[in-house]
Amino acid sequence: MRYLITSALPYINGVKHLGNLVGSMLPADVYARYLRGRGHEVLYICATDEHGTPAELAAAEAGLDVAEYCAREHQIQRDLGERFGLSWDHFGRSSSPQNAELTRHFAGRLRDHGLLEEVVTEQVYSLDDGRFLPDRYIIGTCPYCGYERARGDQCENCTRLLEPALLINARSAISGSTNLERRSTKHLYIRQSQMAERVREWIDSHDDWPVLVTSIAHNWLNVGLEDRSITRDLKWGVAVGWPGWEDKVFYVWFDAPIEYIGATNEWADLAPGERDWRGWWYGDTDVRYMQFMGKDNIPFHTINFPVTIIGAQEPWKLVDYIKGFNYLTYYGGKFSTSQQRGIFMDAAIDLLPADYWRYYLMANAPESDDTEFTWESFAFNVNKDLAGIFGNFVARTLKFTQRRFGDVVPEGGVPGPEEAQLARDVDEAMSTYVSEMDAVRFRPAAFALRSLWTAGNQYLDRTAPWNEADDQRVACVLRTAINLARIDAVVAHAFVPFACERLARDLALRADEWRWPGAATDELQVLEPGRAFTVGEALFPRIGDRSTLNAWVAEMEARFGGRETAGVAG
Ligand code: B3M
Ligand code: ZN
Repeated sequence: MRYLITSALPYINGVKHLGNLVGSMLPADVYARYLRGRGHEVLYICATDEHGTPAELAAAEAGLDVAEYCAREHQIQRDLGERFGLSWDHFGRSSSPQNAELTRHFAGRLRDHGLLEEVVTEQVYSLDDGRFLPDRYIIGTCPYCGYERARGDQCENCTRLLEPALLINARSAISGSTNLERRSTKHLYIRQSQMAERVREWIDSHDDWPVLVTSIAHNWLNVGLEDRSITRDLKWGVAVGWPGWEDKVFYVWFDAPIEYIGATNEWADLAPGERDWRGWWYGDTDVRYMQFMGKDNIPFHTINFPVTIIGAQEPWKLVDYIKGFNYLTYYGGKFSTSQQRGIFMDAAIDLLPADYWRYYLMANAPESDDTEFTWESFAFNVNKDLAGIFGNFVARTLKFTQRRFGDVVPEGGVPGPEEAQLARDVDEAMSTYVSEMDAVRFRPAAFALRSLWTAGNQYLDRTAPWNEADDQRVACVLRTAINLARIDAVVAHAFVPFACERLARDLALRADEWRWPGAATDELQVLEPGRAFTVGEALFPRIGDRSTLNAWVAEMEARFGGRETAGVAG
């Protein structure tokens, strides 16, 4: 069994906020690391989603050619992902030639199987912009609530779905021009209505998916699948390329999921002859394919993308497991780029190390409900769990050993009842952690991880080596504790990789010692007496201290917005 992991592709425009991160790329990375840690072969694929409205509007605002804009933004997102320890095997681009070719291939297969229909519709054309304006490119006053920046498809103020014709004083979102007229234009519609039962059958064959995912999929199926347009009158996108379709591109959500395959192809093209991308996606593979995404992307991944795959009538891999997330709110409100509310990946990584964000976000992941980010809960959580439990255990163990015996794993003493108790605690925490991670439940897994770290502190508190005169006994306790630090490093690596790699270096672990632990009684004796270690810097320096923490929280709320800016009472 091999594992293919993809996370929803971040739109190209702008640095992502922590809500985007925790809803897709971060859990996918933690999971990929966990599976690699268990010794599985894993391919973790992601990419920037570069077509459609967001890219064109953002490029125009940046005064850049859209291709140039996307290249720049892709690099920014790639660099930030690496600083957060997102261990993609490839971070691709949906504007790649590989994706264009695959997108046209799938469209051709859908056409050959009668699943595409040519439909002529009326569309708003802007004479001053010299182009058709998709609904989101048209703004005007909402006829229902009077909001003046309602868009042609939906009013973000009263959320009512709109038609461009309903807007009062409709104008182009690009140039502001009101010089608009309705023109007929033709588009390709995918006949989803014909696929509803086949898709439902496939969804119902997966009884292990989270309720969040299956309930959203059933809601969409129950209202009935409508045929929908998969082409747009845009310049930037995957060109349809068929005679008579020269000035049309595919709709961004048609080509974006295909980029999961496209990026795997890009990955293989980086090492010609060495990597078999089709082996992960086509034919009878030994691959378990898992997707990670926020709940707003669930319809596209349970309905629209499977329609493309199933409709192509070729043995392309369908997803085996979908992990969907609710939303991370910022003080109960939405993170907002435009209102600069909340913390985004660039500011976060400049403020504190990636491990702090990774641990906090996964230990508080919006799995069964929305969860709220606040600076107070963030500081409290990382200070208590990372600094106070994991970091403190390692520091006490190594510093006390250094003082008593020097920088070597001490010789002497034999494991007794206390070590047997510790082994039971470790085995229990490990088995809970594994079963929660195998069930793709991150919050309880983080809880089990914390209980593994706590077991070390409880062991030291019970044995109190600092009060023990018998060197043999102290040597045994500290040797056992140092061995537990190795287990912690291997197991916590998926959540807090940077600290665990530092700890592995401090313990001078050999490659064969960096493996998933078996029974604790054996694992607590791996690092033999006489081995050198280093007492490194604190794994997780605390945020502030008792007297300064509140000031720090207040400073963060002032800088990034606090409850008062979240637009929610209280
Ligand atoms: N670009 C992300 C979003 O909707 C969207 C995901 C595409 S996954 C193929 O925020
Ligand atoms: Zn409205």
